[in-house]
Amino acid sequence: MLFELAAISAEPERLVRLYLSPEYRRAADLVSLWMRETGLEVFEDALGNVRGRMGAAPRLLIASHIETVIDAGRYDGTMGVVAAILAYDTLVRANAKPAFGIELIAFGDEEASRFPTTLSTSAALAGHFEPKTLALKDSAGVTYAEALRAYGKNPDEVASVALKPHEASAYVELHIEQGPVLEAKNEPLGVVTAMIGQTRLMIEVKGEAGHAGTVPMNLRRDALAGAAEMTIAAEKTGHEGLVATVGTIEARPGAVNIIPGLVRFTLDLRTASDEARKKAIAAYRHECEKIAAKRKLDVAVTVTHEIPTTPCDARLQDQLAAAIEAVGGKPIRLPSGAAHDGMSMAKLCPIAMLFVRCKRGVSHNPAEYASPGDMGLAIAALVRFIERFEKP
Ligand code: HGY
Ligand code: MN
Ligand code: MN
Repeated sequence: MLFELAAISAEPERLVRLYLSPEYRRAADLVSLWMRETGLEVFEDALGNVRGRMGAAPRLLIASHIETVIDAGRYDGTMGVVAAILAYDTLVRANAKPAFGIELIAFGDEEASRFPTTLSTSAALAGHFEPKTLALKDSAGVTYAEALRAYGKNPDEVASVALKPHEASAYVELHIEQGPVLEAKNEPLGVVTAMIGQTRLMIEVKGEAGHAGTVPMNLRRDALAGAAEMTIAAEKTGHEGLVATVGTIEARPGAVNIIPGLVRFTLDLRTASDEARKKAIAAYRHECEKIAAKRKLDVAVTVTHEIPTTPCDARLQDQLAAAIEAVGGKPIRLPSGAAHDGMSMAKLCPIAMLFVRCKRGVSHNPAEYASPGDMGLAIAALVRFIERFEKP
């Protein structure tokens, strides 16, 4: 199932499946079919989330995402959706459907790979979708609202996606760890204690475009050289417990013989303490202004995304740990450096996350790998969690 989904890509050589793209449509159709085959009542909401329901509210929500990063691995997101379907199907076949309601969800915008936003479709489900998101543009200049319309959805109906608090008893997500901890501890499964908060910045550096052959070095206002110094400054911000990443950079006009007059780059900064993160962002903003002043550049730093460190519900953690022990695992508890839709859902109901060992901790990379044995054990633990679930 994972390999079938991984074959649905915009590009033949690498896995790229952007939110609301034709590939997203095909993956959503496949997931809808699989959900329907288990007997779930399947529908799509106004944001293109695939929803599979059984029974009355309040429902236990089991979800992950089916859109991918650029050049993705086969497991990030899709593993959680496939595992949820297989876990539910196991219960149906054992004639052991739970007495409480269940809703499986495949989210569409966890990775921010198309629009400069993230967790937007789970935010809508949790009732805190930000209307300004609809005006955000992708790299082709298409707005989120236009993409929804092209996908056959009505942006005016976004508010209808929201669940009422009484409709959700809890949220659980199964996900590849995307880090090296479980492998280092030689354990297949882990219980997530919290998802680490993050701030994402767009930094725009303005200098003066000029002729690469005629402008003396001391007279240049080179936006790219300035951005490069700011990138090194970002790297220096990082330390044990705080990560800082410049993941994208764009130099304009972008020609071999023109001194770049405009550069845009992004920063993703994460650390467990929200206060320390805010301090680090303020210090970085000041550092960029210092570098710009020294080089006679202009710099604009904009926060494009910010989310606090989000703890997982302690009682649900214990229920997950008991389920892991019941299938023979030793429940390692660990934080998630990666963000997940559970950070959105925590505003609606208690959340929990089950991690699966990740080979060499490699993710957001086609080399990403989880073994069938570990995934099978994770699904068995998820089945046990559902069987013994108690609404916190
Ligand atoms: O970036 C993240 O933390 C998530 O994997 N999208
Ligand atoms: Mn993910
Ligand atoms: Mn990811």
